[in-house]
Amino acid sequence: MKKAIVLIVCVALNISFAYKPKVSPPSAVQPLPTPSQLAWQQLEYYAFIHFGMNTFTDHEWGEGRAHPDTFNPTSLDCRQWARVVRDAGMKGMIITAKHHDGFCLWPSGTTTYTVQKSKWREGKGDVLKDMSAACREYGLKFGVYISPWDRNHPLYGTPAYNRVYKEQWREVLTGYGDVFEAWLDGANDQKKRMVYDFNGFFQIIRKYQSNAVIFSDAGPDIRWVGNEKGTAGETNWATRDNEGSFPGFADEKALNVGDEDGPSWIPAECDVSIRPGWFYHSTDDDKVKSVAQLMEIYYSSVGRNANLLLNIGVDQRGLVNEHDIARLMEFKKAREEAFKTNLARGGVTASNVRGNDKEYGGEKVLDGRRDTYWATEDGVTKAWLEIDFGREIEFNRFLAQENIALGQRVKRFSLRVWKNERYETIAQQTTIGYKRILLFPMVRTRKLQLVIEESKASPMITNIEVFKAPED
Ligand code: FUL
Repeated sequence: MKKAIVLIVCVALNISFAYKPKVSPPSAVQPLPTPSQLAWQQLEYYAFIHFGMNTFTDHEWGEGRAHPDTFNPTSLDCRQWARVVRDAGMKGMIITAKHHDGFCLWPSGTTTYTVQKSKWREGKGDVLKDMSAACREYGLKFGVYISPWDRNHPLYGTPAYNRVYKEQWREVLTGYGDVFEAWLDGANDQKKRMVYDFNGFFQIIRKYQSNAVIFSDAGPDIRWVGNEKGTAGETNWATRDNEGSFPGFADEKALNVGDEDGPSWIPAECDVSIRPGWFYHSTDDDKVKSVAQLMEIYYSSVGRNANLLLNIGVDQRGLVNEHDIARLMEFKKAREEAFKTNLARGGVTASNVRGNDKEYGGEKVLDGRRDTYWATEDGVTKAWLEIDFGREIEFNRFLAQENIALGQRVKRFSLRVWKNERYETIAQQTTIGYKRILLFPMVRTRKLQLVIEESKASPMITNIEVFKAPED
């Protein structure tokens, strides 16, 4: 009997010892990304494909007067594009299904200015069909650009054109499987000013591809970064005050950095071409950007909380040109070398851990998982995290990521390294967001400290990596 009581007491005690109330995660900091925006951010790097009538007329902005027969790729092969894009480490491609000249790369019922009227494949070709199939085969996302500005369509400049343009979206969004991104610019004709029904366009896109993100100067899902150089602001908020913005009127400065207190989640995308122009011109074969330039672009886009949409102009054969292929692969190799070995290993200490709970401990930044993170108590918006490598290591790149699913938080942070028995600050920066990469001259140290100096709320850091990139 006595034994039984002791046992019961022990079990009860045991339970009470083992029981620890679950520490709740920090509450969200609004605004938040939608699941589609979150998935989009994780793509990081994908291709823009400029291809169309301009490829054959050697123009950047065609006037919409070239005969459809002018479009005549001799050996179009979208599987080659997909192979190149995949091998380059890109996650998808977005094609100019219609550029400003109005020529449609699919047999649209809205106009006579399409591939169907060309002698290419006797009018039976459909670039979007080939490309979407190639994307599926190679595990790539498929995206579409359709220019609202149309220099060929007879209805352009009248309200009826809005219906034409919506119908063009309907066609491409219903005929080719999943579309991950719908890309709109706000280009307008100087003389025939068109009053675009942007809200109507966005509604159509939502209706037919509810998971697609919509890109324009004004979002609603993804915003232009404000330049075509591939450079996001050093401060780059995914949050944006979008009030009064619409495509075609870009506040370039604001788009570049976002708005700290913006009520909408509209992260930035950096569109930039691997050559001087967007379309292929053989005269530019020797002007493909260097690996050093591309690396700089990578650090200024993906390294600053933005995605990189790198443009390739497909050539007149209908193939990605050898010059571009070579550079894309060299660029891939350079990234692989820079990020070959993550040296961030060792003991982690944090100045504050939420509920003193291991679930939010500093070690979480090193576990390689997206769904775990270091977090502090509510109200603790200044905190540090130390990684002791246990030996001296050398590095010149630092990478940090916030768990943006619950909002972008960090406003200011610095990086310190242990030198001569004290910490020395080697970088002072502002935002982190989905991903931030810092570059600095090689340091040799036994430990580092990430200091969060100001944050909207409890910081949530999901990942830290350090690398020794080759120095040039
Ligand atoms: C702009 C266009 O005018 C350029 O030709 C290019 O397509 C670029 C990506 O978007 O609005």
